[in-house]
Order: sequence, then structure tokens, then C-alpha cells
Amino acid sequence: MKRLFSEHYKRNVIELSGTWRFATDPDNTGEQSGWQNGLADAEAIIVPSVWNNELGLLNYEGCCWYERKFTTNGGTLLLQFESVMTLATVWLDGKKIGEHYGAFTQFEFIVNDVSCGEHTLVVRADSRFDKHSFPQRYTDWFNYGGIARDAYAHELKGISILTSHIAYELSADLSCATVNAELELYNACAEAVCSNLSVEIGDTSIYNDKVTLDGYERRLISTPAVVMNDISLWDIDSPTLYTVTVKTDTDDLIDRIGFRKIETKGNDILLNGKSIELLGVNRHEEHPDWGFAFPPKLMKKDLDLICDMGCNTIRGSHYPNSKIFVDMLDERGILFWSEIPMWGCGFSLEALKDPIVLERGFSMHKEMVKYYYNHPSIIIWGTHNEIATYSPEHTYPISKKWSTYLRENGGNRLITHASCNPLVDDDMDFDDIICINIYHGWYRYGGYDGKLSDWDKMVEQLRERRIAKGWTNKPVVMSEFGAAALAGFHSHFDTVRWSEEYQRDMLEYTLELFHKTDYMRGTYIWQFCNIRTSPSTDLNRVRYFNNKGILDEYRNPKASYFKVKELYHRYSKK
Ligand code: ADA
Repeated sequence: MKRLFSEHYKRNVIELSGTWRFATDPDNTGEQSGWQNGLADAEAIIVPSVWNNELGLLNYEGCCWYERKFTTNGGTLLLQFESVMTLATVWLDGKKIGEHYGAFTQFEFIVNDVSCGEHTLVVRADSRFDKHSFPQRYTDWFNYGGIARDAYAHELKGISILTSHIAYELSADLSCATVNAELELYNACAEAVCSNLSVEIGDTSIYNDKVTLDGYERRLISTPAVVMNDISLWDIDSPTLYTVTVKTDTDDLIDRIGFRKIETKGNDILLNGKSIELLGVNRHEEHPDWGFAFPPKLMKKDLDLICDMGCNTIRGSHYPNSKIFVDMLDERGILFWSEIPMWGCGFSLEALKDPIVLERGFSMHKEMVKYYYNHPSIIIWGTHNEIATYSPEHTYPISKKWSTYLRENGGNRLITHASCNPLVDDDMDFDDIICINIYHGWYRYGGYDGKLSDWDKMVEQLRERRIAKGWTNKPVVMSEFGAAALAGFHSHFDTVRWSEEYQRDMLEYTLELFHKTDYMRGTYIWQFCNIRTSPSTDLNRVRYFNNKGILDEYRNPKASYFKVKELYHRYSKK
């Protein structure tokens, strides 16, 4: 797992990034031809990457095969993939070891009894859409394929630590934390093993005992609660992190946590008891030269730009971002909204009743919680984006199930969904904050005139609905709004759509309105920078880019960048 710190000192981890052998399989006949045993004809490809940036493959949607050899000391291996787009099938030495669906969440397979020496690993990545895909074909980002984030083979020895979540409850004055560890252990030996097991948070030992597991047993352990006094809080201006070290006799797992409390009270969002205004942007982890295989150097650059603009938060629209990026947010005190790639407008009413679709969405939530639980920067879990909440029969049960899961298992976070039906959406019953995606002044909506003043009308209608529904304890956040601008297209007339001036003036109007609206507590501009879209996704965007970035796709600023910077800096001084 690529992180900003070492996760293991005892465990041997083999990096699987680098050159792999690669072949396209447009007719999906590779398995019949025995490619799972190794590729006959292949080209070289660098992993991680998306194949669409290889010459001639920009618009290739389908199956591609990857093969490489690696050498291990043998025993039990945990094969870990941070992101394969989108349906992954994995074979080791010709034997199928598993399948995973979902482009943006990590997955792992454990294989026992691997011999010492060289082995062949084969992965088939299938990027096709079908009626169960996440997102569906009608979507607003490029449909990349490939092994887009890093992959590793971990050699597990004896009792190994698969996951460690630190749960905590803060005292009323926020000076003490009652903590315990939720651990997932695995015995990598065929025989029973007894080992020491210890958990430390910073210099404090919170657990130290012996544990015995049967051969190949997997077990969840919840350690008893321990009180830590005089803790330093994780906050925007002082993001204190504590190192968590879990050890057995033969294995270790290092992570970091921060102690903080996020809650709502009336119109307010409180971080560590203080009211905050969320000043944010929506950001896709995408760049035309790298696709979703986004390098850490560029993550830092994006973050530098976002901080320069005065933002204190980012919405990871529309999927879990790379863990190393979330590590950066943890270190810099930037708040994060994480969600699954359920880009709702593409999901038909029929799809919202499909058990496979619902199961996939639920698994993605479980994976998101599993791999991101400890990050203090994640203050919001988003269940979905713009699904058909005008038809509660189709969406209410989904929102209920997923938000209940996140509330019970997801740590101290605010739960929400991004709604484009704010005047009829009842799924907000399950949310802590009401989040609204609306594009007055850009798209036309029934009942509105297509003018900027539509915003003022909406703000009043929403005020009334919030009171009528008894939701006055749920602060409102504008999770999407914006306008497209073609970089370099200027106009003296502020009514000329697609100009940098139109976008800038529109953002100024909306930001000022939302900032002064008493029940609103945040803004996530759509969007940080332009992103590429696919011809195949049926949206037919100008240049096949979503051009609503306040920077272009190469991170050059448009006029709005400077306006947003001026306003966000002013708001944060208040
Ligand atoms: C939606 C959606 C975004 C983007 C935006 C737009 O609100 O959530 O992903 O597609 O619309 O640009 O129209």
C-alpha cells in the first residue's frame, strides 16, 4: 500500500509496480486461449497506469490482460491491489484466485502454501459497462481501464494483522479519549500459533496480551477500552497525528490516527466544538496525461493549489481517492468527503431495484470503511450522488440501509448524499447535513427561469422546506454548483456563457449568496479543474471535457481561480 509512511517493518512486501506484459482482448477469448497461464504475444506496459494513455488505445473499452513474474520466499501471500478498473480477475500460476468488482476500492486475496521461487501473476481487467456497472454508461467522467494504483504481494508469517481500526470516544471537554482497537487477524500457518499481540498509540500501550489462532484462522478482536489523557486534537490549524503500531511476534501494521469530533448543532457544523464553514471544491483524481493513475507528485501540486485558494475541504467526487492523497490531507488539516462511484443520474429506476447493483454499492461502502476508517481528515461519508430521490420508493430503502451501515460502522463522521432534487427529496431524513447539487444560471430546471436570481428563489424555498420537514438541526451545504468556461475565451459581456468572465461572476454571485445564508455552512464548487469525459458515456461534452473547472485540465488558472481565492480567504478570516 503506497502511503506517506512505512506500514511494515517486520513484514516482507514485494512491490508489483513496474513493467508488466500486456495484451488487449477485444473478443474476450483470452481465457479460452489459456492466457491465464501467461501471455504468448504481449507488449510492455508500466503499472500503475491506465491503458487509455497508450498509443491507439484512448477509447478502448473491454478486456486487457496483464502478466508478470515475481519471486517470493513462499508460504502465505496476501496479494493486494489498490485499484483495478473495473472488473478484475486474478490468476496465480494459472489458478484463478479471485475476482473483484469496482474501480476505486482496494481488494486483497490470501493464497496459502505458495512455493519458494518464481511465480506468474496474471490479471484480466474488464472496463465494459453493463446494466450492473458502477457508474452506469451515462456518466460524466472518462471510462479508463487498467491497473491504476499500486499492487503488492505481502509475505505473511504466523499471526498477521490484516486490519486495525482505532475507535474512540472523546470526553466532554475533549481532553481525554476512550480508545480501543478493532483488529482483524489471520494465522498464515497451517498449524495453531500462539503469539504476543500489542497495540500502541503514540507512546501509550493500549493492549498487550497473548493470542492463539488455529491454522489459517481469521479472527476479529476488539481490545478492551483504555482512557488516554491529555490528548492533542487533530484540527484544521493543528493536525496532530498519532502513530498506531500493532505487533505480533512475526508481523506488524503501522497506521496513523487523529482525535477529533465532528457534529452538527442547529445550523452549525462543529469541529472540536467550534463552528466551521466548509470552503471547498469538488476534485476528480484525474489528469489527461495520467488518467486515474494519478502520481503523488501531482496530488501534492493539486493540494498546494487548493490550499492557495483558501479551501479547508475537498469532496472526493465521485469515489474513494488514493490513500496517499488522504494521508496528505491528514497531514495538512484538510477535511475530506469520501463517497462511492454511484453517479445517480445514470442509474435508471430499474437499476435502483436490481439486487446486483445494490449489493455492489453496499460492498463498496464496506470496502471504503475498511480501508479508510482511521483517516481523521474524512469527516463526511457520502452514500450516493444525484440518484432518483424524486421517487422515494426506489431510493429511500437504499439511503436507509447504507446510511445506517455507515453510522454504525464508519466512526465519527457526518452522513449525507448529494441531492439534485432538494425540494422533494425525503432521503435527507437519514442525513446529518443536507447537500445540494444545483446549477441555476447554467442548466435550466422546471419552475425556474434560467437566471441567476433563481438562486435567491431556491434559497427561500429551501428555507421553508427545511422548517416544514423539521430538519432545522441539519445544516445545508452546497455540494455542487458552477458553470463551464473555455480557458482563454473572454468577453466584455458578463452574460456570454462559456467565457471565463461568466463563470467568475456566477461563482461570485453564488458564493456570496450562500456565505450569507444563515442555514448554509459550506460550499463545494463544481469543480477544481476540467476533467476528461468519454464519447462512449453518452454525455457529449464540448471537447469531451467537463469544462466547469476553475482551472483547466493542466491546472492553469481561469479567472474564477483568483475570485474564489479572494472570497475564500475573506470568509476564512471572519
Ligand atoms: C452533476 C454531477 C457532476 C457533474 C455535474 C455537471 O451534478 O454530480 O459529476 O456531472 O453535474 O457538470 O453537470
